[in-house]
Amino acid sequence: MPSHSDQPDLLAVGRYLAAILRHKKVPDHIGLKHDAQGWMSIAEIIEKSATNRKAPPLSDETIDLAVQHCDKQRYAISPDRTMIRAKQGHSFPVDLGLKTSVPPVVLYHGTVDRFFRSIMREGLMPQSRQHVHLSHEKQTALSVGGRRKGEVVILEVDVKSMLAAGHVFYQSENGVWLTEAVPKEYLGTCPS
Ligand code: HQG
Repeated sequence: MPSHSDQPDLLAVGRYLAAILRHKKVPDHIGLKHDAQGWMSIAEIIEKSATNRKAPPLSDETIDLAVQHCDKQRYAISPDRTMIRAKQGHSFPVDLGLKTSVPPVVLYHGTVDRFFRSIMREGLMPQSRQHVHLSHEKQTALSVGGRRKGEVVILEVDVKSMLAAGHVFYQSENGVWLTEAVPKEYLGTCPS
């Protein structure tokens, strides 16, 4: 019987996949490349990560398991099972082939008190990512904000008025609502 420590740490594998699939610093450093649609070769990830001190042990099987067990289903594997990409959250330009979609009339964004004044001054900005991330459930916004230091603030986005003004929304394959930015006039606070 394998001991507990022989089990792959799937959370560590997931965190590493997020780092290399959504951002460029680590991949550039170890010679990995995303294609224009954000896909990366699984064989190359395994090969080039083997010498990266910060990478957990990787195999086809552990990557597969981490993808299957990911709580938010963040990663997609290509039909021929040779490539992998993140479904959202990139910090570099990538063509995910997202189609515009019509969300519920209200969406939520979870943040923390220290960002509040700036958000109410400038609106919600994508910061280092490609899009502002929104959710249709307040609970999701609560947990996104809750991962940060500080008091959680839930913002309500008036989607109906944004659509009327010509703003567009996309939904990632794993259900996250995305938009370029949310001007301040469409934001309101909401009890958390
Ligand atoms: C804040 C998770 C000051 C914004 C979630 C947020 C999400 C501003 C931070 C995904 C601002 C950006 C993304 C402004 C926005 N002034 N602060 N004008 N506009 N901000 O990580 O939404 O679990 O890029 O409130 O589910 O926190 O990783 O965005 O606090 O989908 O799959 O700037 O992360 O997905 O932070 O989270 P992020 P986020 P995963």
